[in-house]
Amino acid sequence: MQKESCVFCRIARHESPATVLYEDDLVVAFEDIHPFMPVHVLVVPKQHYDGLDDDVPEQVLGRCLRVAADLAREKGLERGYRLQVNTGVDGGQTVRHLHLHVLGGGRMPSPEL
Ligand code: D5M
Repeated sequence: MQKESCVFCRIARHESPATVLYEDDLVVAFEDIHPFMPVHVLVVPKQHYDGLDDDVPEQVLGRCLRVAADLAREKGLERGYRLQVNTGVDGGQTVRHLHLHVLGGGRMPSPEL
């Protein structure tokens, strides 16, 4: 199911503009509108899930990871990269549609403890 008002659902339906890098039956990947690393891509299931706490099929989760890793390679991130899934308020999630951040192109700061 998709949500009419959800910005990532709208991108998945090609109703909102985005720089789409990859798309298949399950996921869409596009450039983050507010990048905080030289490479900052979002990988998003086409179906709407609020976040990781939803009942997300393993096939969808696996596809997201596969696509994220493939895009990191395509972007030339052979020195490494970070995948990040912000979850819920304390996790800093601002868009309530599950998404993976693919971050790279420079040395990532250590995660704060
Ligand atoms: O991150 C949500 C991310 O989504 C944040 O880095 C900005 C990005 N964003 C928000 N709207 C758009 C559109 N329309 N296109 C591309 N990127 C977008 P979070 O993990 O929820 O904090």
